[in-house]
Amino acid sequence: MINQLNREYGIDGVLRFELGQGAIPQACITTEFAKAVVSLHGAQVLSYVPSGQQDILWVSHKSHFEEQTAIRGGIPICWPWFNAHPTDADKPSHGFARLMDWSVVSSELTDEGDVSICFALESSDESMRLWPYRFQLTCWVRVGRALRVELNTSNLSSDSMRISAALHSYFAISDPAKVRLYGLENTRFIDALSTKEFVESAPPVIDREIDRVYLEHTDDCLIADAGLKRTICVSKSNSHSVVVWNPWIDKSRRMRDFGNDEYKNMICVETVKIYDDIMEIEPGTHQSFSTTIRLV
Ligand code: TA6
Repeated sequence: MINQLNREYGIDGVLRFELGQGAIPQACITTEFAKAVVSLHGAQVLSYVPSGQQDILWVSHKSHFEEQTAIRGGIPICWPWFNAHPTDADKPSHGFARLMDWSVVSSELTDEGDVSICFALESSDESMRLWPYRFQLTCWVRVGRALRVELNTSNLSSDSMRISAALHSYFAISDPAKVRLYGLENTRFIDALSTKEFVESAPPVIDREIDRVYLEHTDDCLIADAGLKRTICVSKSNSHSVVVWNPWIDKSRRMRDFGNDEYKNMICVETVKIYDDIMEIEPGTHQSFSTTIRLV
């Protein structure tokens, strides 16, 4: 499989495929501006390292790398539902797209020196058992001075689809006490821990479990990290909501694929389509949203 992937989609000196952890195929990208790794399991970006920098993304040292199991970190694709299934608790949290093996459909070295890869997941007997719609999902990953991930849903069914989704990005940080999130001020948010609604009055401080859905938000979000002396900018298109999550101490201890102290080195700032921002896709049409990540 690896040899075939390299024959069909490899690009000398910039894109090659190899077996990663758990013998899962992954794309390894090297451009003059950045390096990146994308697993074919879930079409999940695992690493994005701009030249001269440490990895922008975070992956748990305790993550599983197994079939039908989510990789803990990078940019999981949560689709076709966010969080628990609305009516069936037996169905996987955050949907099934991140649990399945995707295919590669194209790769390109652009004129600007970026590498662009397109991954695809199509409905199957397995997916139909979980969600009775025919679809094609494509994920475009573009690596260069920025990392851009775009998820496109095509409705191949005869019925309209209602989809909640997320590009559930995990960012590497030095220390929660040295990080501030800017760009969320004066934004309405739902605190998932209390289900109460608030308006953000100041840049949120990460000093406890935080799980917030910021609504009607289209601005950039900045992760200013004084410890790493860098600011990560998270932009989005066709998404009007952001989720900010850090599990903190107790929840970290309850997750088997999350180190007890790893809450100190990550923050999720997720580009999402949930609540009043979900996707309604008519038969024969498609809809996409994207996140763009870069240092500023
Ligand atoms: O990102 C917010 C969230 O919904 C949290 O409530 C937490 O559950 C997190 O996603 C991780 O979910 P997971 O299913 O990947 O453990």
